[in-house]
Amino acid sequence: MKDMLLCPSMMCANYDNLAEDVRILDNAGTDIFHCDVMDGNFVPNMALGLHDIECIKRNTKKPIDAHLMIENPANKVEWFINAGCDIIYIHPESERYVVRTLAKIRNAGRKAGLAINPDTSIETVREMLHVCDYVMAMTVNPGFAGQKYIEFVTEKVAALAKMKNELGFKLMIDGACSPEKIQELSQKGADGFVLGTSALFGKGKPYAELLEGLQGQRPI
Ligand code: S6P
Ligand code: MG
Repeated sequence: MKDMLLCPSMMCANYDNLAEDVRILDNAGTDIFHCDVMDGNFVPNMALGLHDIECIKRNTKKPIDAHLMIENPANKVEWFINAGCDIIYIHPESERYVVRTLAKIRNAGRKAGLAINPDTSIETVREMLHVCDYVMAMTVNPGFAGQKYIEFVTEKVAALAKMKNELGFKLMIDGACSPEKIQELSQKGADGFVLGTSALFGKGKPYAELLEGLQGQRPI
């Protein structure tokens, strides 16, 4: 039985042959392809565009998500709906009418996700949690792979885990998800993890071996 959702971060993938990397990840046991979209404004970096996402979509039947790290996503979510994204995360810090934009995603038949920065408290987003299918706690400041885990976010993860069943969302973690952190946070109630350089890419081992190893981990 699979007990956690494993979501490779496609900004860390092999862009010399993206289609092939998607197929290998798919066969290796990926649950959701995580696509980081960055606009150089909301975060100090640029990452995946629509062409990348369309390429990923063409090469897998698994769900794909778009993690929108862009200013004012309200008038851009259609692009990602049309590109075939199954889950669309927006940041409350980037959008004035968050609930309206989450509803727009749901009304298009997709899953609505809220990604919460390390310095955004649960109090700030409490009402929004009622209209989320996924809530993703950022355990690094968004913008880059390969950063250090921010320890104080663990408390927020535990608090969100206590709310998830009543409010009906899945709790995801993004940022520096190492095998050790995955074990610790799944024990606290996290349902899924974004996998970048800390657990999957650049390890010199086959993706299948690494993903199987993570699925086989038992809670501490
Ligand atoms: C960061 C982005 C993430 C990273 C991922 C990298 O802004 O949202 O999805 O790509 O966290 O993982 P790691 O293990 O290199 O920190
Ligand atoms: Mg991300």
